[in-house]
Amino acid sequence: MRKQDMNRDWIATAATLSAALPYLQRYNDAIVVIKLGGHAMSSDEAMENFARDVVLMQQVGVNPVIVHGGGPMINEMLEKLDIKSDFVNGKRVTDRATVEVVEMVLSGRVNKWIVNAINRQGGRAVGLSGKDANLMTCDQDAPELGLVGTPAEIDTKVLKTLFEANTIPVIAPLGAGRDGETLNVNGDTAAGAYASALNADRLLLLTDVSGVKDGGGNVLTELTPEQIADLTASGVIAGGMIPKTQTCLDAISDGVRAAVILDGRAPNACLLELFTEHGAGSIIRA
Ligand code: X2W
Repeated sequence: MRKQDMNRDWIATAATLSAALPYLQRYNDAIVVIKLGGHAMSSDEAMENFARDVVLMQQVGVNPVIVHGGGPMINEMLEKLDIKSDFVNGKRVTDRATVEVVEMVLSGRVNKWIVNAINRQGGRAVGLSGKDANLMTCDQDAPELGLVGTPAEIDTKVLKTLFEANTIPVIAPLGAGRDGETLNVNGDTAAGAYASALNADRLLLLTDVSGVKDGGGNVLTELTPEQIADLTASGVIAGGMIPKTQTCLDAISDGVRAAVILDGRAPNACLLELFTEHGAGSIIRA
């Protein structure tokens, strides 16, 4: 295989690596919180590609933190068990039976799927939820939502220890209530709270749309808080995009340098965003 036939592909690969140097330098030792939404986990192959990008990021000096969702997987299990489920303002109404399923699916199935995928790519990942090492203590959200939490205190100690040991934390969005009860937290909200507590350089929200779109359906590559307010008031930003843009706004006003909403199903979405001039999705800067 090793020949002197320097065909164009190899030359392009070397040029790509060379062009990435300023970005690699910029993100050396940076903290990047990545929210992997349930809709972005479309197959084992997509998971493998995601895991490979995360391992590469860590290899070049980034400290990645993965916070995941898994809404579609929770829905599937609730259906199998014949438990009805409703959402209010994008949050699942969660009773005791539901929170048991949420924890089983998120901390058991989805968390281990991601951890295993990263480890298989040569990384070292460890799975946690907000209940581990006092990572996330929550207050109860609106009483009508039941066992849903809103992040109140984050203890980042264990995450910093993991960074030092080159270990990638993979966190399920559950938290402990003040009395030790298990609370279900929206994945975007949890990711934003971890990013703020860590003063992250980037918060990446990986979903199944290519970014925030204008009225004509074109992706807005860069967005200001004022534009978000206008687009929300006019109904262009609607549905599930409202909590995502709100999470980004909260994060940047809380010490995160920039937040990006992007399509996690696109090949090498994270690398494109961090290490190229092109970027990906919609960025909101502090
Ligand atoms: C979410 C947690 C999972 C999640 C739920 O129960 O579905 C609440 O709604 P995605 O895949 O990111 O939507 N929790 C309170 O956020 O998953």
